[in-house]
Amino acid sequence: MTTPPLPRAPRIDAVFDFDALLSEEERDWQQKARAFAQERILPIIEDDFEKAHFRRELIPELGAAGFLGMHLSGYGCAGAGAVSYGLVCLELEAADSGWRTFVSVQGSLAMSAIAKYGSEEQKQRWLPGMAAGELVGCFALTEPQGGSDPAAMTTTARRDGDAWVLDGAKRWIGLASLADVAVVWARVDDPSFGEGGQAVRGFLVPTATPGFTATPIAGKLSMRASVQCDIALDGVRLPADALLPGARGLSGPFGCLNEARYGIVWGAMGAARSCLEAALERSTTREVFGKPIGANQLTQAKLADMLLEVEKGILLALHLGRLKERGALTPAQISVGKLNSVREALEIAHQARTILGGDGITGAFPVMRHAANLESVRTYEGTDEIHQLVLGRALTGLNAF
Ligand code: TGC
Repeated sequence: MTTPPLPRAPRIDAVFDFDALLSEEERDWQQKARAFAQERILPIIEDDFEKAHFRRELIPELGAAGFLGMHLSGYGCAGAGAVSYGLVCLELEAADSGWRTFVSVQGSLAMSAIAKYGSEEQKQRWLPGMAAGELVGCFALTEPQGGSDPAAMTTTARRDGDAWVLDGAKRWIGLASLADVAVVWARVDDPSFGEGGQAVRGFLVPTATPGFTATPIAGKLSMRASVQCDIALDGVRLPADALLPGARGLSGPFGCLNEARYGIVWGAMGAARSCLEAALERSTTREVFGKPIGANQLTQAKLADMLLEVEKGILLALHLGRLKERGALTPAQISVGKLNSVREALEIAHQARTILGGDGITGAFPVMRHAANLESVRTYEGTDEIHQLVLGRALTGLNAF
């Protein structure tokens, strides 16, 4: 059976036969995600962005579509390949970075942490409901004093009899005020690291636990259709089995960040493609100086440069996806992709805005919304500078952190 054509295939797909590089199953995932984005997100997103409204009712629909934890196997997850997951991220972020972020936080961060490091009981308790979109998870790593250096975290977990007691604060935690469970990373005394030694460990914190408070951060000019929170942990008392047994040290949370950063490599190219589509459409339908603006050489040069970076970015994402499927993808390679995709997507959004003229600053076009969202995407999951330094270290062998 051949896959039917994708709905409303943009002209830029026709310039470069990317579909030929995908399997039928991958095209099916892409088609499903594009249809979801076009039918369920695009009609409401400008309004939600303006009103800073997160449309919670879409979560079970994302679950029913199979997008939540789709790269995981078992426990109700789809067991899809890395390229399929990337294509879903691209199509969702072509609508809005907030919805790709939701899928990333739920699937790549919270569910991945449980799948990678959880006990069998923890997986059984949380993963099926999270895959179905009946339960929401969040991933609490970043702290108020700065997100780039998790090694400096001050949140602690201490033993008190059979219980764990967590104290501290987290910031910029997606979904925390909606979440049923928070994956909280905290510093724990660990004698295996010598006298006075400590290790970062992960805990599954049901958000109804006394002492856990999540407060949405107000005044955001980016990612307005999604929710990011401050979390306070004030003597949060947990049973012994709240500890994720399989993670000891920062390689635990970083292993999850690798998954989410990989999704961004694809997702940011979706936002870029959307900006290019808007600019392309406008360049053939708006006349200035008696001809379509796309008939001007300067406009065509901009469009051509945008196309180059979209196509190069998607091909890079595909290459990284194929490496990931072989189990060969390294953190440095992910840094190449995250740095390039977000940086180029932002530049494309800015160029598209110039083609749209004054109307480009309004919500009649998605471009300013994408540009504003991409400022968040540029900062979370490792800033440009962090990824430059990861690559600088890979090139020189010298640690500049
Ligand atoms: P260092 O302290 O030396 O290493 C710690 C341990 O971690 C290992 N490691 C990794 N493991 C797997 N994947 C990676 N990408 C890893 N990077 C480091 C490392 O091998 C070591 O293991 P071990 O066993 O020897 O202890 O740290 P480093 O020098 O390797 O890394 C420094 C640096 C700056 C690269 C790292 O700290 C970093 O990546 N910083 C950026 C952190 C970041 O991305 N923060 C933003 C998180 S975004 C977020 O939390 C919000 S989620 C979205 C939402 O909720 O909406």
